[in-house]
Amino acid sequence: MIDRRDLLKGAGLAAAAATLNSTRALALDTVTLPFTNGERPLVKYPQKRPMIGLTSRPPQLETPFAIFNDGPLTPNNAFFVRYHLSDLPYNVDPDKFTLEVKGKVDKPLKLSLMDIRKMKATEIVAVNQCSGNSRGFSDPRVAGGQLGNGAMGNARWRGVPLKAVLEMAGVQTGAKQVTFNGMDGPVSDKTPDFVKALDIEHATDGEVMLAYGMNGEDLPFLNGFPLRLIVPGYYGTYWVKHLNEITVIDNVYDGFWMKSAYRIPDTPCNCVDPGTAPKATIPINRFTIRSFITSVADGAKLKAGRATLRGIAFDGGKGIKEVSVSIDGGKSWTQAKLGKDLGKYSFREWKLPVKLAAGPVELKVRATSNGGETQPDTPRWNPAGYLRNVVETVRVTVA
Ligand SMILES: Nc1nc2c(c(=O)[nH]1)N[C@H]1C(S)=C(S)[C@@H](COP(=O)(O)O)O[C@H]1N2
Ligand SMILES: [Mo]
Repeated sequence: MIDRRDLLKGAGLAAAAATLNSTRALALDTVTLPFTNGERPLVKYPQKRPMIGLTSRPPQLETPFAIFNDGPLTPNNAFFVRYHLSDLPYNVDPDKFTLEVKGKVDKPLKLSLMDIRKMKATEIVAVNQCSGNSRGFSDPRVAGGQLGNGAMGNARWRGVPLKAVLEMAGVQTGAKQVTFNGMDGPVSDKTPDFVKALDIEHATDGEVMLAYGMNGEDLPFLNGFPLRLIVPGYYGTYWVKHLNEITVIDNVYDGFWMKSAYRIPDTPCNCVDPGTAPKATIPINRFTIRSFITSVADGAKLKAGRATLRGIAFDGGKGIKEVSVSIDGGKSWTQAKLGKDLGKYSFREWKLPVKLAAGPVELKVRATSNGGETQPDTPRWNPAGYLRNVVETVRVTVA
């Protein structure tokens, strides 16, 4: 149950994060992502272990990929960080924080963190993945943060269903969408505030959640302390952090971050011929299905003989049915053994014992969902580098 110590602990974490305001993150070393201009500093921020730094204003941090081999849940201190705007609410006081619920509701609300923590809690394990995850691999290359595969993570989120809060407020008939705004803001007036919207049916599906807990702890400041939206199966752009304003509206929200940004081609594959522009677009939505080998890095040198390959797979919410692995560049495939099922929105671990013969070897992994979706052999392309889910290849030398 809630107690004051929890909140004080939260305040302490926020205070730690406040040092971000004045202190530059310490650059420790560099890492090189496997594409042109892939050199990145390893940086240390409060509540985070050394992370791959993409930008410092605002902080954008990628998870070093090897961490995904440690288990199905991504530790809070290794969880990626993505922001658009640099004015972050470093001084948020969890005792004074309020979440406002307004617009087309019968009873507008102002809830304290304590009010929310007193409500019946729910938990869900779900992957958060940035739309731009893996964008650095786009060919031809595209504008935007050149990310490797570390702008994703899986956590056990704790909080309350958004549905319960909207029911308390009483959604009026004619409501179409719900908008979400966080406490961060632009440094210049020219940048539009970061506001996202979900259709009312989605917002009240009982799964979309207001979370204050992550893997048994308060949210780290950089992951949205004290409250964030969880939209299972949907790209991270909807997972609004430092969430303090929810508005029910009777039209389709047309703010910049819905109408102009985070759009995908309105074609069956949500892709276009490489280098071309789509005729029509729709807002980005559910994850494409993906899988990775986590136990072996590209370029590794392995010993001939027996080894166990391990990795993860996930999709937009159907759940993983099957993972197959090839150790001969895709000529033959063997089904891997799936790990514990933590729910249809979670990373699903897999492993497969193999016998490796000497020589250069191409390892590949391909997942299939309970909905029958699988991964393509050639990358789909779109101008923002979204939805990448090509069958990944890890090239190793066996001796
Ligand atoms: N308030 C706020 N919330 C936000 C953003 C932001 O810029 N401001 N970025 C979104 C995007 S694009 C992503 S991918 C996720 C990243 O969540 P994380 O930083 O906790 O990993 O936060 C989302 N929520
Ligand atoms: Mo994102």
